[in-house]
Amino acid sequence: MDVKMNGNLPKAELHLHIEGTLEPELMFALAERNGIKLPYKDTEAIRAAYQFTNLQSFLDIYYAGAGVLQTSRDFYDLTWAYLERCKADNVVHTEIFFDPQTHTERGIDFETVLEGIDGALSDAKEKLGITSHIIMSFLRHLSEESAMETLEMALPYKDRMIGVGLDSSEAGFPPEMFERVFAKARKAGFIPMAHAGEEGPPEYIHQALELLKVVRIDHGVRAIEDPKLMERLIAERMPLTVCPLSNVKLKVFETLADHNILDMLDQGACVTVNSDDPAYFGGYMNANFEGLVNELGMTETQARRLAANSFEASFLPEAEKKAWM
Ligand code: ES4
Ligand code: ZN
Repeated sequence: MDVKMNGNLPKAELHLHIEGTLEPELMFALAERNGIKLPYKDTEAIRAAYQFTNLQSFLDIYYAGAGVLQTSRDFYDLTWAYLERCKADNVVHTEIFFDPQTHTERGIDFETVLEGIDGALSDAKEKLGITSHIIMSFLRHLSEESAMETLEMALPYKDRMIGVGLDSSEAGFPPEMFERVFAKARKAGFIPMAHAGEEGPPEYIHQALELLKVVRIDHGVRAIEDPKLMERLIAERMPLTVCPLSNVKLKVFETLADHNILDMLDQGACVTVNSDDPAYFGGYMNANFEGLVNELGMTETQARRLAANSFEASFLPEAEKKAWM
């Protein structure tokens, strides 16, 4: 198929960590602006360090990189740079995660972070015509208590965020650890979602559905190991926000040619394409689509269905979803 056609398809991005859009050039610029010394000689050395063996090997580098983000202006610049990539890839709507604890743990105020991200998103609506939502995500390698404190901290800003997520190291940190936090978040009006079935077993997807009552699963690719679970996900049109390039970089699949996204799509699952942490994983939305065309033989029909799924699975009002599908 014509790859350029993909570039023209309107799409929604539903699984994107704003801290994961920090390109090495901006990392250096912010380090300089904030008087921080980076442990890298230049941007080439940073890129050379992005050789990951699993999720944890990535997270260590990703949390260290986020240390250059200090002021609202830093978060604004980071978010604006991502939104320009959205414009280039015809991502017309984006629902972005941020990890408050990554910043509050090192003394940056919740409000400083939210102000910067939200400011760029507001300007993008006006100047780029891109709509958006913000989702705050709890770090599952930290305690329930820390997540609860973060939720409390977020309550005064509740109207500026649509949902809560759960991310970071998966294996050994099952969703059940955060049942009470999610119950409280749902009661406050946050829409619940969670990373599950990236490195963790299908059981974690079960727990996310049953205990956290999520309406979307982030990743979810290991659901394919449990046929009964697959059946349920398909019957309920439960969205799985899949990140193909991320999965290859973090060795969830050896190559894109081994990825199961099109199998799940053809089985009737509501899978979507997303870039996750594009500055670290080698590409934004269209790079993911192009990889699927070139390495997995994705057809035009499949690409259109994935784009339509991205709107179906979004938190846009029904009328706006329909207008894009
Ligand atoms: C993440 Cl790829 C991935 N998985 C889990 N947590 C994350 N946080 C940022 N990227
Ligand atoms: Zn993710």
